[in-house]
Amino acid sequence: MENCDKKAKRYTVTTALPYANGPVHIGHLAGVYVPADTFVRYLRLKGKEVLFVGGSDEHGVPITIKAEKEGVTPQDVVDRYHKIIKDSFEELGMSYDIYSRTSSDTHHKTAAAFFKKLYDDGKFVEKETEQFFDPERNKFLSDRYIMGTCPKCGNDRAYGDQCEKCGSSLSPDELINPHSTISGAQLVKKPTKHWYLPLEQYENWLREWILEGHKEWKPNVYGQVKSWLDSGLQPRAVTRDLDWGVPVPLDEASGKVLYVWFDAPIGYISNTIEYCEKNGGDWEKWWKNPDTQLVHFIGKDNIVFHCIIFPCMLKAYGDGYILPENVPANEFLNLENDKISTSRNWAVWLHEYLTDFPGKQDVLRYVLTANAPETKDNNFTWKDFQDRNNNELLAIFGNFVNRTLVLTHKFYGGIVPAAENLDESDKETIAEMNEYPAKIGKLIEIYKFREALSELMNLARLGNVYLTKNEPWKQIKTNPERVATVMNISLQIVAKLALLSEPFLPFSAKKLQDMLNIKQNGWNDAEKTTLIEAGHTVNQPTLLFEKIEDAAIEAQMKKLEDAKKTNELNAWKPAETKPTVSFDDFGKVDIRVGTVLECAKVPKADKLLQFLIDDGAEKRTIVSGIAKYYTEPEKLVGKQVCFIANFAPRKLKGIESQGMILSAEDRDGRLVLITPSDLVAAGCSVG
Ligand code: B3M
Ligand code: ZN
Repeated sequence: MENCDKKAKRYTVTTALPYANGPVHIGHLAGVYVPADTFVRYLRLKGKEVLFVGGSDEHGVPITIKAEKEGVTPQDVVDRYHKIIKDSFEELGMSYDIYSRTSSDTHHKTAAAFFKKLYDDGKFVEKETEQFFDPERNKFLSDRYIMGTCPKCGNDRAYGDQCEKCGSSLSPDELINPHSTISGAQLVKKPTKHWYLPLEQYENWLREWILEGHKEWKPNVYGQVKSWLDSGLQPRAVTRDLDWGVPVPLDEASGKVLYVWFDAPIGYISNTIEYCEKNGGDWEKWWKNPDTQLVHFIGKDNIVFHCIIFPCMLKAYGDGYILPENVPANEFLNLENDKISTSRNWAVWLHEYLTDFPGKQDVLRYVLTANAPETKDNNFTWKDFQDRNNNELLAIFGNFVNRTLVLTHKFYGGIVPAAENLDESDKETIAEMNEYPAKIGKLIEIYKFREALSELMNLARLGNVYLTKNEPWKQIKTNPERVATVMNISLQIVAKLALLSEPFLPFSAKKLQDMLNIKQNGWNDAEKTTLIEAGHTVNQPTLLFEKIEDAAIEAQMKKLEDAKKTNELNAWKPAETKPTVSFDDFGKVDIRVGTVLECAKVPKADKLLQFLIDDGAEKRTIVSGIAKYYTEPEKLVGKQVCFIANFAPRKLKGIESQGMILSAEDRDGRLVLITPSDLVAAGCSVG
């Protein structure tokens, strides 16, 4: 039975090119990479020709800002993160045909030529406008190089493209008091020339192509496109005054580069060309053949670029370029009920996960699919991660597989028994299990990966119910013929799981196929009732999944708490200065240096230390609330401290304190004693 609505012969599947200014986190994975890889693996099993294209986005302001912050070159930044991202994708099992980068020669050539053809064909409009200029750095600034006060919420750290506090998208002109983020200088305006793609000319065409022609697109994608079109499109600049990027290939444009959102999607094409240069074949079949379908996997913040701007670029170019058949964008994933944020380090980083949970790639893939933000924002919690592993993967899937294989070895030495004399319930079970390939496939084809995965688990549940109902471990004594049939059918379900889980759990599927001693033979094969013949020998089972203990989860929660604390410290600002005091008023406070003669904890008081101080004239007792920060008070003996000598005496825990010892309060509330930088006479005054 052919269940593939996907009639196309060939698919070009792309994933958003992550900026190489940081590693990839679970939000990226759930939104883009895991569903794309699931889709591609499925298409391959359906016998389709697929090119799966990825790569790093290595241009744009996010890269140069990171480089400036760290005092290294942009090339250093992209080299470092491209490697981290590429390696971690590989380890996660992303089955890219090519994962390249936009700093490659091929890309620079392809992107420049793309621009040049549009320029020669008169597809751009040229405009000279006044842009912000940093007079200290002698440079035009845009986007994240400009900071000012958000006109919508008053945040004084809003960027020239976006306010991260209220989420508004902004243009530098809207900011109040715009200034340079690199020099801090007040900006001036200067004229500069740029090339614009007149998007408004494509409005009718876009309406027809998407709003009329692609009503099947996901509602979040369709809705966003509609609202962009309804509010009217504007010409969009495709060049920038920057020194990092693909140089604009025109003599009159020295010092200018292509806008990162112009060059990055061309990266999909460049990487295809690079793939074909290395592996042979004609790149145009992936981009210009009507038998090929183009599918872009992206996050919701990239919708306008993939549904409006890039298609307009392709349309303007002409020459037979195909347009995306679908753009299954996802919403966002939160982490422990808080927005994932790179700058706040509120994230689970893929490369760290792979180190912390070696061999557990499939668990992450499973949890991110089961929880995918397909229709609305969703939430990842470590507790849910643990529960889904322990209660679903292990207790349902792993348990069924393990029971079946252990019994097969126990009863038959690993040789698959024959099924005979099927009863009604056997026939029902067989009919039901045979529906899963089509059911799961159909859902993958319409990008409902969560539901598809839950159907896969239902197949494992079906196996568990069948086994439990037939109790082969009891019947083996009394009714061995019956047990042979039950075990045969159970093994067929295990084999189906081994085939159908491949797009979701590629590592486990491989392991399971090895245990069963079978080879994946395509998705449609899984519809057959008999996947393993009687007489076939299966291998000894090993555990597919293992329990995730509380300690592992607690360690991850601790990591997040530490990140939160660091953030709080980084957000710290010194207190406002108190109202002015006169010289005379200040002179009333008698601050002096004293030498510590004795120091000990005050019994039954957590916070207090009792000091005996030599103040030059006599010995005085002072009680101070710093015990928490000086846990070995005897070590303070001999140190010099500053204290207020004319502070009105007061009683603390029954001890009269004759003064106040001065300390500084750090960002985290820690108190640190103030001591003179050199030894001085006890009793000398401070002022
Ligand atoms: N690098 C933005 C992002 O990572 C951008 C995607 C480019 S896709 C051509 O969200
Ligand atoms: Zn704002």
